[in-house]
Amino acid sequence: MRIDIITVSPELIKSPFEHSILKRAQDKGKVEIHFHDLREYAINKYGKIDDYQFGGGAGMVLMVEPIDKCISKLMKEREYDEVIYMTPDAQTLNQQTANLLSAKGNLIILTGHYKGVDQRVRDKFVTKEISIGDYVLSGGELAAAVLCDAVIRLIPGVLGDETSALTDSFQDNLLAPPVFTRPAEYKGMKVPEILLSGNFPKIDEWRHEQALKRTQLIRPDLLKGESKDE
Ligand code: 6GU
Repeated sequence: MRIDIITVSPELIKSPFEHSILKRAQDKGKVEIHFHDLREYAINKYGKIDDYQFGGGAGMVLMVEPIDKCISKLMKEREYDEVIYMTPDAQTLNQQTANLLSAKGNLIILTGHYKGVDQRVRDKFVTKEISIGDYVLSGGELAAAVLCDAVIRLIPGVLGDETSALTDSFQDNLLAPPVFTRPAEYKGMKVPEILLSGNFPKIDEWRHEQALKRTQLIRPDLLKGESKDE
């Protein structure tokens, strides 16, 4: 997979890709990340990339021309499966979307800032718009990092233990069951007996019950198949 991230703050978004799983995925050749500073596509020598909105109102809007130049250049070089725009006024990211995107080849991710981008960018170039939740961030960079993390860890071969992504919360629309490690007893707090039993069918059953219970309590909307995030 190749991901091209277009941003006005490359420095803000780079660091999550330099550590842990996201770094390992790149080292293993599973994903290539390229950052594009929108300012390099500015409309003048002063680096202008945004302007006041027509009709009045507070906040600057990213202009269509710099984004057009950057995306058009990339599209001349290769085909892209999706051009994703990170914005709070979009459908919310969920595990299903992450799964679908993890099977793609080339992605462009455009991150907004200020009041967002000129609508003509969204109409002409963007194929998918994604929010990461019902709250407002200062810019789309952190949201793009969240999206990339959720997607990249699902690419086959990225996680060492192939089964671990499958048992994540949400993979089956259930929250994950509780987990324990040594010691079996700490300050009088005991690990559930069943987990020490070696009876793996029973353990699976217990984990499923616990997952259901947790989901019922914390996210009953998931059980009804009508996630808040859809
Ligand atoms: Cl994608 N961008 C911004 N600026 N705020 C957000 C978001 C995205 N998702 C949730 N809040």
